[in-house]
Amino acid sequence: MAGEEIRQTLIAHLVDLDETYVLKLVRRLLDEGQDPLTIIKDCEHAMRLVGERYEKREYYLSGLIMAGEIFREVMTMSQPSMEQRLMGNASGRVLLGTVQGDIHDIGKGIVELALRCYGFTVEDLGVDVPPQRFLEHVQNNPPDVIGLSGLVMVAYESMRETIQMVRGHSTPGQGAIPVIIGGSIISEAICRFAGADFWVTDAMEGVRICQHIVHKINSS
Ligand code: B12
Repeated sequence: MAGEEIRQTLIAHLVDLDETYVLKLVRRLLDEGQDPLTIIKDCEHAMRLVGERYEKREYYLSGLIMAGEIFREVMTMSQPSMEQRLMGNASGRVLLGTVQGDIHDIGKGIVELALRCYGFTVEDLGVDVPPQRFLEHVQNNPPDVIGLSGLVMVAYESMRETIQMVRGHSTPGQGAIPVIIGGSIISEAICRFAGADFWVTDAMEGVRICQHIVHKINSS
């Protein structure tokens, strides 16, 4: 099979929740030296299609769970090869978490891995994180960047509350810490609503923004 055909096959089999086929194909692609980021991007695309099937009631919740499990295994398989390829020496600190009311964490896991590969120190607060917990961590150990993840609609309000709380209680003398929000449903409008500084729907875009922020801090 040619490259494009293989990618479409991977996407189709993940959408069909064919775990055995997907994992065998990913193993083969990694062994052949394929870029793990391309594999992950194709799987992300497949996850969006799974979400659409769920919306159209072609899949139940179990379908989302199964897709999530397969993606997690793909991530575990791709991690060593990603760590080998992505090397950077940024020295910034990022506080990361999925906001209150949301338990999606696959995307957050990818962001964390990508940031670590580029040399960032990441403190991951997990999922369904209340604004107060973000604030405690910001006060105790201020990061250079705050990254909030959210995939469901309730996340918009939680992101807004979190940002308001963190901004309202900044330590005197400390400038506002830049906040990036991310997730497949995030848009410019949500960014404005939440009061965030940046928004992304892609982990690597998030890494680039963090690099830019840290570079600015180091050169000021
Ligand atoms: C897998 C999945 C689940 C799994 C999650 C498993 C897990 N451990 O994460 C389970 C089954 C648990 C689940 C539960 C639910 N889900 Co769900 N789920 C999905 C699905 C199919 C894929 C999500 C995913 O992992 N994508 C792959 C990752 C890699 O992509 P990503 O998250 O977007 O992340 C990338 C970028 O966005 C970015 N990024 C993400 N976060 C951040 C943060 C920062 C700082 C940065 C820089 C970047 C960044 O980087 C990542 C890599 O590039 C989506 C479909 C979709 N369109 O997203 C629905 C989806 C998100 N789920 C949905 C729903 C409705 C639910 C439930 C409410 C279902 C229910 N009735 O219970 C619950 C939610 C419970 C809750 N309170 O959170 C809806 C949300 C609709 C909405 N707008 O509110 C979606 C869109 C499906 C749909 N089309 O209806 N879900």
